[in-house]
Amino acid sequence: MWTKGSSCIANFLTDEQLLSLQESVRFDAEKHRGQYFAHHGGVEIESSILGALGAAPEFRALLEFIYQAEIRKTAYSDEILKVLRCVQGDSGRRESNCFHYDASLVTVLLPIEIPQNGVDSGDLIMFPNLRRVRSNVLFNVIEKALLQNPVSRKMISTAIRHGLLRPEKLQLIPGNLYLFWGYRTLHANEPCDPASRRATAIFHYGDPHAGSVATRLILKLNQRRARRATALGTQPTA
Ligand SMILES: O=C(O)CCC(=O)C(=O)O
Ligand SMILES: [Fe+2]
Repeated sequence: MWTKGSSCIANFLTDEQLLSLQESVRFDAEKHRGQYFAHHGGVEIESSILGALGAAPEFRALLEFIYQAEIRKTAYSDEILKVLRCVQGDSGRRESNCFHYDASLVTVLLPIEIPQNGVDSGDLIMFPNLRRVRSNVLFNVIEKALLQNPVSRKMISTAIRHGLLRPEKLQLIPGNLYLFWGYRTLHANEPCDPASRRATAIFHYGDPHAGSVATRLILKLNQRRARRATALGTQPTA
């Protein structure tokens, strides 16, 4: 994670585990009539093996260990935020390239369904370890505001298209588990074929600014935006 920017545990899920996740996503996707949806915690996640994984002591210890290896102190909260995100239909194309830094330091990505053929497979593009953990939460907020807006995102995508910026590309394989420093890494998913479905589970651990007033406010705003995006069938960004 320090040198390459990410780490992969291949074949993390068994075939049966992956199939059961794919089946429940398919069922859910049909309920959402082919439009984008996301679950931020909730029964859909907790009742699946994603809930069991989030509760597994070994998995929790791994995330804690990784967090402490970077920060050298325990996380403010040992909560793991679990998200299940499904990009499908027009929303996939419209909401791609939404570059952002995560609020949490450690991000775990578990791809469930990734389009395997064609150019638009929705891989993860990243500029690994672009920044350090900021000592001041306000600096973090300003930095995010400057980067995570439509104009900056358009500029970054254009620079990538013209070869001026060269991000790393993580070709996601369902069943593998990927780890990266979400807080330190500017990242987004590539466009995804509207006819395909791209489903990922994401585990966020360890917000370095947790507990501050600004952080609590941002969390509230993000949750409200996420709820609205799911209602409208569009993809929110961190
Ligand atoms: O779905 C993905 O591949 C990435 C999602 C992500 O970066 C996030 O939820 O913070
Ligand atoms: Fe992210």
